[in-house]
Amino acid sequence: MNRLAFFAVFFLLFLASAVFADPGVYQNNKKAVLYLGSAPPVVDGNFADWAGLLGTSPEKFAYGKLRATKDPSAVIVWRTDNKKLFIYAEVTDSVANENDLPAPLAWRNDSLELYIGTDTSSHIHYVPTDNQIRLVPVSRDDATKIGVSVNDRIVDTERDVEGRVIYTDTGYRIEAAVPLRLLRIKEFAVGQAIRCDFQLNDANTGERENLTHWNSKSDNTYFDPSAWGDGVVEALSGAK
Ligand SMILES: [Ca+2]
Ligand SMILES: [Ca+2]
Repeated sequence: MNRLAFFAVFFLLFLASAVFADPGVYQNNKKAVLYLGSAPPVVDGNFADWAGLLGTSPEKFAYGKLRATKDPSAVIVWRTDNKKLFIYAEVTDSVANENDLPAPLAWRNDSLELYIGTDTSSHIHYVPTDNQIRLVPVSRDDATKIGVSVNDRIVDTERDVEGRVIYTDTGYRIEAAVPLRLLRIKEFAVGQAIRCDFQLNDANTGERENLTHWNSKSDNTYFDPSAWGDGVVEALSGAK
């Protein structure tokens, strides 16, 4: 490889790392966005299909505190093709564990949770279209190992649930796909209002030490949808 090619490759890798090390947040993190478009990403642990999309960051501590700037933190991006919900997360976690707990119990160690519902009326108990999705990093050696539960039911064994986890120098990245049928959501439309929250569970050793949400300041997102915040469905093509 000649010197020019070497620097070109180095520059492209630098650009890629810059994009994925710090994905942007939507509307100063005041509102969440779900992108809707017909082109699905490939769930393969290569995150290039998410370039340029904005996400949401769970920065409110229900308990715990930062170890260092942005540690722990996450930016979570999601999109749908009206068949599946696709999720990408960049997690900053200087003590990123392998979490082998069953997904319904995996909140006790490093993991992510996403909450989504299409019923925007005020309600304090889950209705059928309200969902808690947990994504669990399991193995540094095998990117295909991921724990996934929906409403505390293990679903990573379902053939159309897909996921990859890549551990990084600063934490871990996740790419996953969950069929809308498992969420009992039929479809989304551009401009639709949704309800949602995003949660980061962080452990160092032993039990969970930090719990952050995007909207809720309390440990109540898993039973009270009124604690969630507002999101909107945007056209994927208009987002890039
Ligand atoms: Ca991909
Ligand atoms: Ca951790």
